Amino acid sequence: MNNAYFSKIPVIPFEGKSTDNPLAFRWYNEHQIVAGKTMKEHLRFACAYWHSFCGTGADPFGSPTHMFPWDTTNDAVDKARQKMDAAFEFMHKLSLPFYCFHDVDLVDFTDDVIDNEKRLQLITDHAAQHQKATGISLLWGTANLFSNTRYMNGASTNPDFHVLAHAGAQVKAAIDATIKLNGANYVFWGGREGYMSLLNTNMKREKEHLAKFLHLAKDYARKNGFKGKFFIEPKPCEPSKHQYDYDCETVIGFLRQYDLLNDFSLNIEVNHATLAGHTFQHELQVAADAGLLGSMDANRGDYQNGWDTDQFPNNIVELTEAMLVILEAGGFGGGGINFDAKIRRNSTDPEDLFMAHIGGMDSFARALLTANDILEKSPYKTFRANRYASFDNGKGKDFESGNLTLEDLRTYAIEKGEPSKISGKQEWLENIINQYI
Ligand code: XUL
Ligand code: CO
Repeated sequence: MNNAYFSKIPVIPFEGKSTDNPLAFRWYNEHQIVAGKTMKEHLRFACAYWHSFCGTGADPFGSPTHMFPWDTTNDAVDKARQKMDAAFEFMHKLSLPFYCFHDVDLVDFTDDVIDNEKRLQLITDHAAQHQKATGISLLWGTANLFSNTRYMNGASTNPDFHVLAHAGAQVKAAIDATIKLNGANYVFWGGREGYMSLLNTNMKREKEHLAKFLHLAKDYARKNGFKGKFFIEPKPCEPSKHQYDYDCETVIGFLRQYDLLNDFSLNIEVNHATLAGHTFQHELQVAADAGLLGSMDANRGDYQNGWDTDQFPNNIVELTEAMLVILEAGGFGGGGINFDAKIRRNSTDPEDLFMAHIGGMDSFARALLTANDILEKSPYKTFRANRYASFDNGKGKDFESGNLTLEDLRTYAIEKGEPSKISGKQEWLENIINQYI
């Protein structure tokens, strides 16, 4: 394994919670069995290529602060190969089993469709070699249909068919790359699939175009042997003011309306849930209840502001609540935990990227252990089930089975008189989470 870019950093060991070594895992022991599966199998961690290997630390007020040691040539494909060598060295040292990319993360694009396809072919040849050598796999691929200026009015929802066709060409090549690298899934995040003002927008027509576009992509991938899932990643806003994939419930309605439920499920991101005014746990539960819990983009927002800060996850209570849903749902539907998170602008040491991932992986491992204990040892599940006991037999059961009329409800209400109060016991349940952390 090459050791050129992070030569001072070893393969990160598991040392347990008493270690003081900042470059060791305290909780994530990939071989540890939890509820019949290893931690590695439960969590399916992935590195997000765009944040970790393309994010420069630039912000609207200042130029890049992250200087990449692999950025030493002007040849786009050579530069991309060096970046990839660094990425695989990094992922290997962190025992990350998966990675995810946008097409343009892998190699810089020009405005020439055919040239971009060639570039992707060359860099995916290189990726295939690295995957073979390390055993690291592609969790999902996607096309960046939001950064290029041609997408300023949207990609598949652009009012100009010419732009939509370019989006199609890009998605075709990204699907080809994903299939070639044996990617488990393919993601659509509609960054600019929405609108800024209804004064210039035919929303109905745009949503129909989006659905048609997704069908074309799905049909093309299936025709070419892709067996994985397609994920939609909901987000309410930013960069668009209104996005068509606002939250899980909205996306599920869309998939149902346009007959996409068999092939598509959801990739749910922590801070996108926050921005939609939901808890992460809520979004996961909505997807799980619909049988559409596919994958997760892990990060966190900031309590003091309202944009997508993409910080590394470290909120154990939030993650424990998430793992409760995921464990009860039987795990991810083909996806995993992709760290869609970036180190801060002023985190400029090479080790910072390692520490960020170690923190995220440890937080999820700890949340997994805690959630599993809560499910196996605490009264949490029984309490919740018992809250609905009145529907398990008698008239409640008749109601659930569809055997009561509105008049029957009235008769029952008169017979039984005023119901007594039954506590929801929220504070006690919150204490249970604390008890098991
Ligand atoms: C943007 C975001 C994207 C998607 C992939 O908020 O989350 O990086 O995950 O396009
Ligand atoms: Co994301």
